[in-house]
Amino acid sequence: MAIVSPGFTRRRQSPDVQLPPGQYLTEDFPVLTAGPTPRVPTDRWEFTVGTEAGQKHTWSWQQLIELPAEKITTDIHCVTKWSKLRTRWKGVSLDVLLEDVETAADFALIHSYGGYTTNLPLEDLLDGQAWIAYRYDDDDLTPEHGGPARLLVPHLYFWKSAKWVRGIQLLLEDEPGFWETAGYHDYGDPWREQRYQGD
Ligand SMILES: Nc1nc2c(c(=O)[nH]1)N[C@H]1C(S)=C(S)[C@@H](COP(=O)(O)O)O[C@H]1N2
Ligand SMILES: [Mo]
Repeated sequence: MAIVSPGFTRRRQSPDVQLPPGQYLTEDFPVLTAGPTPRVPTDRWEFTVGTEAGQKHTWSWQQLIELPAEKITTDIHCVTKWSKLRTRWKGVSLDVLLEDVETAADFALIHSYGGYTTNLPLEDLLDGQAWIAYRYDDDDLTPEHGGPARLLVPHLYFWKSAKWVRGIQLLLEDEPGFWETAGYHDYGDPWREQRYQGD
């Protein structure tokens, strides 16, 4: 009879257990961009939250990086089926940025430099679930990966994590973004495999 400790067996199986259905592991960091990569110098960068009542809250780059930041280690899951485990980021929680924003909105439409958009419920941006990230692996976020700053909302498929983020539009009614209009799922929960409309 073979002597195999149960712990060893469990560890060997654990990579699969950590992955949402249909995903495979990747070690490198693929770049997925629809269109050209915008170059936004930080002295011209700004981030704006606009409410359904027409109020605007704007932060310059300097103001953003002076806000309290968090280090985040998290798994990310792309709808094209790669997952990357334990990615390391630094950024400002949306809880901080939305703290003084008065709104009755239930939905958010994220806008990027370059025109990309994506939508999600406002509650998915709150309670420690989303950040404006500007560091990756102890370096400035590169333009390919959304630098100077991107949205990071790792509990949804990675297309929701808008690169080159420029603002958040708060809305009373849900409004689909770029991929959602093209047939991808409105919400995009990787654990429920919500890849396309109707999933
Ligand atoms: N502005 C913008 N953000 C974007 C995209 C894009 O094309 N434009 N692609 C999305 C998709 S489909 C994925 S999987 C991730 C990829 O991020 P990465 O290139 O850093 O891996 O960015 C998301 N954010
Ligand atoms: Mo993606």
